[in-house]
Amino acid sequence: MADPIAEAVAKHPPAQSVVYSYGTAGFRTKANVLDSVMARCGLVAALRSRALKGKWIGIMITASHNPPEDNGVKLVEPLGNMLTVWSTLLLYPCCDVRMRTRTNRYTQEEWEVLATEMANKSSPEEVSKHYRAIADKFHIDLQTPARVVIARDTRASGARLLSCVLNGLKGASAEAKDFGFLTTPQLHYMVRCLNTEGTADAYGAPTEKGYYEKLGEAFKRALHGKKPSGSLTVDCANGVGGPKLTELIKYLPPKGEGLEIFVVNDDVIKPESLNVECGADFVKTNQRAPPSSKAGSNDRCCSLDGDADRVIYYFKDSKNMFHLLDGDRIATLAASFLGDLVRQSGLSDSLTLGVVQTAYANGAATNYVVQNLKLKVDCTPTGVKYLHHAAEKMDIGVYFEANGHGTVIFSIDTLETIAKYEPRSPAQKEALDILRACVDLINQAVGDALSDMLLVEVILAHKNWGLQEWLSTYDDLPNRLLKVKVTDRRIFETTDAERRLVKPKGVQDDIDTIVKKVRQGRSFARASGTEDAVRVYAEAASRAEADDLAQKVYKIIE
Ligand code: 16G
Ligand code: ZN
Repeated sequence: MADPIAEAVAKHPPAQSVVYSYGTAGFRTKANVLDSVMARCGLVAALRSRALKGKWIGIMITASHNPPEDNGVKLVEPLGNMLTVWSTLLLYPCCDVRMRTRTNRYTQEEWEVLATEMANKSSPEEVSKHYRAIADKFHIDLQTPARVVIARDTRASGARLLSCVLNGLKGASAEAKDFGFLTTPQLHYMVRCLNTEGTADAYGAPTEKGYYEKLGEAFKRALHGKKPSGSLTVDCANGVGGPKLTELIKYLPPKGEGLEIFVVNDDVIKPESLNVECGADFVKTNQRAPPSSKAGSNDRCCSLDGDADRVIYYFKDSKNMFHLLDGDRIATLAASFLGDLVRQSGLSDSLTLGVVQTAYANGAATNYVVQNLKLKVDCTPTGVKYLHHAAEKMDIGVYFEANGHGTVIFSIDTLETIAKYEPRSPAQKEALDILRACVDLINQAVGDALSDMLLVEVILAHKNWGLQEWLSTYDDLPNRLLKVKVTDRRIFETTDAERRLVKPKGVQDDIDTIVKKVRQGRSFARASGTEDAVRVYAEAASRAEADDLAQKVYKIIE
């Protein structure tokens, strides 16, 4: 009898001697060795959907800020989050996101391991056997419908890899909905909309137009009559964010009444220019504007990455000095603004706000949140899924990685409190209206550069601030990030949210000894989740001390 699973994967044989691993952001490597992975991810997504009684699962084909010749794939859970530890929407056929249960046996690690195993099976027969073994192990009824929604960024390899995914889905008899080109956060948005359609928690219309309308309308409401000052130049990394931002602008208040946006580095016709000398990763890593930038002094600029899930702001001052406002800054800005709105609405007795960071957060940002904003800070390992998960435990969780990945999430109970609250004065009503608009403006599914950017613009407009005023809220500690090439990064094991090494033995003691001698010194070393390297971060009271500390820790690791 024909085996449609084996037949489907036989069309896409794996590359010789490549070992695949579902890492921090899914599978990601050179595009020319990904065909087999894509077809098999189709199978895993179909199983995951069936395990969740036919909920829509997302597949995003992207390699974010990686070079143009790379590509990758990640799976998106029903509420638009990543493969997660305790998904809120579990084994129930109804779409009520309120239904929480502890009966979910599927943990993130298990599904990541399943995906990794699937990707590394050598023959089509083994893949098919593994597919059935997973179904058996988790009591997945293979007759249950499976539904998968797919999108991709603008990489040249995307179309070919999409066809591999579609073959996998066909082999697994899954229904496929292909949205063509989308930003990663737009795909997350679609997944959440599709799974909540027609329920009390409907997230929005599952169309591109629905996304733009939701953001455009919320932006207008959140501005509440305020007008952003000046203009904003947006570097789109020559990625999918360019055309999508151009479309979004049509739904924003017209120039003159609203924000003037200049879209730059939006060339998606030449995919080889993706992320090259532009984009959020370039700007953050090199601490300078893209060489092509024509922005004048004090012009407000921001950069997205290749799939538009990261954003960072920057400007050059009148002395031509470059200043970066990264994810830490966006977190402090958003936390301070939302905290004020909660207080002004009269909700501070019922709602608390917290901030989630990683070890990379500048010590000055952490201090500012704790001492000035008087908010709780949680620290998690690197990777959006960890931050998102920690933020889910808060009433209002503001989470950002320094590199610009992040968003704000409101718990289900918080959403209800905000929706039902009766303001007791016109001032409370005004704050509440703005808070409600922010809830709609912020992409709750995942960090979204376009949505985060509009939120920053709303806050700056309300505070009547430019980037200089935003920057002056606190001074960053000088810091340095280094990459150490190592033969085996797996020997570096960390604890305490990657802030301390437990292995190799003795290395952390050596780091501690030098850190102690440095004013405001802090340093850590962690194995990269995306490449064969160990990253060393150091900060200190002065530039020279930070550089010196980083060098010394580099030597210890080397
Ligand atoms: C991935 C993560 C990013 C993290 C980076 C760290 C997602 C969507 N992306 O790109 O959040 O900052 O890895 O890379 O989670 P590293 O482990 O190589 O330092
Ligand atoms: Zn990205």
